[in-house]
Amino acid sequence: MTQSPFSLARRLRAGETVFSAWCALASPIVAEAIAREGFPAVVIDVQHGLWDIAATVAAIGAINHAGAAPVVRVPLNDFAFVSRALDAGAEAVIAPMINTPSDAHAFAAVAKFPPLGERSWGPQRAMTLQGRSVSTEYLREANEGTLTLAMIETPMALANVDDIAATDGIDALFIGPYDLSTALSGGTAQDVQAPEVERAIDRIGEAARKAGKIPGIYCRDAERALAMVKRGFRFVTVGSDLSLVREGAAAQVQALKI
Ligand code: 3PY
Ligand code: MG
Repeated sequence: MTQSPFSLARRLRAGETVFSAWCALASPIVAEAIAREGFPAVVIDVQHGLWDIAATVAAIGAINHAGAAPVVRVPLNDFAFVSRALDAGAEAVIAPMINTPSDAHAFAAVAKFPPLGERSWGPQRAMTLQGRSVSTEYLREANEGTLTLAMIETPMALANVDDIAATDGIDALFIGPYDLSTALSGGTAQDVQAPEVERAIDRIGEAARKAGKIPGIYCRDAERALAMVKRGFRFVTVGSDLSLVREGAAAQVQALKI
C-alpha cells in the first residue's frame, strides 16, 4: 500500500485525532515494522535519535510504503534539515525548542513555499513517493499538505506561546513535556504530571486551539496518550521504538523467571 498524498494534514485539518509511533534507533526496518502494526504516523527523531540523512530518507520511504505518514523531528536549530526532510517525503516536520515568534517565523520560512515562506525547490523524492510527475501540482498543495509542528518545551516558549501559535505557517504546537518538567523544576525532576507541568500543558493546548492550530504532545505510553486526547490533544505520539524493545524484552525475561 502506498500512502495517499498529504493524508496526515488532511486528517488533522479535518479535526481528527492521529496517534503516532516514535523511532530513535535509525532502523528503517524497525520503523516500517511499527508502521505495519497499524500506527497511522511514525516520527523519525533526528534530534535525539541515531538517524543520519541516508537512514532518514530510507525510513521515510519505508513508512510511506507501509501506509503510514512519515514525520521527522529535526535536530536543534537545524532549519536546513526541515526542507531536506520535506523534500524526502516527510508529511510533517517537528522543530525542537521554538522559543520565540522569530524562531517560529524562521521555521515556517524554510518549510513553506512563497508567498508564505521561502522553501527552496527540490521535492523530487516526495513527488516520487506520491506518484506525481507534475511539479506545479506538488507546489500547489505542499504548503497546506505538509505540517510544521513547533515544539513548546521551555519557559520562554511558554511565555511566548500565543505569539508562536499565531505565526503564519506554523500549523501545530507540539509539547515536549520532559524538557518542560526539567526546566519548570529547576533541573530536579522528570515528572510530567507535576502540577506546574500539567498547567503548562493545558495552557499550550488552549493557545493552539485559540489560534486555530493543531495541539500535539509527546506521551510515554498509551495510557497517557488516551488521557491527553481527553484533554483535547490531536497529534499524540506514543512511547518509542527503544521503549517497545525494552518492554518486550523485560516481559519475556519476567515470564522466563530468569
Ligand atoms: C520532551 O519531552 O522534551 C521531548 O522533546 C519529547 O521527546
Ligand atoms: Mg524535548
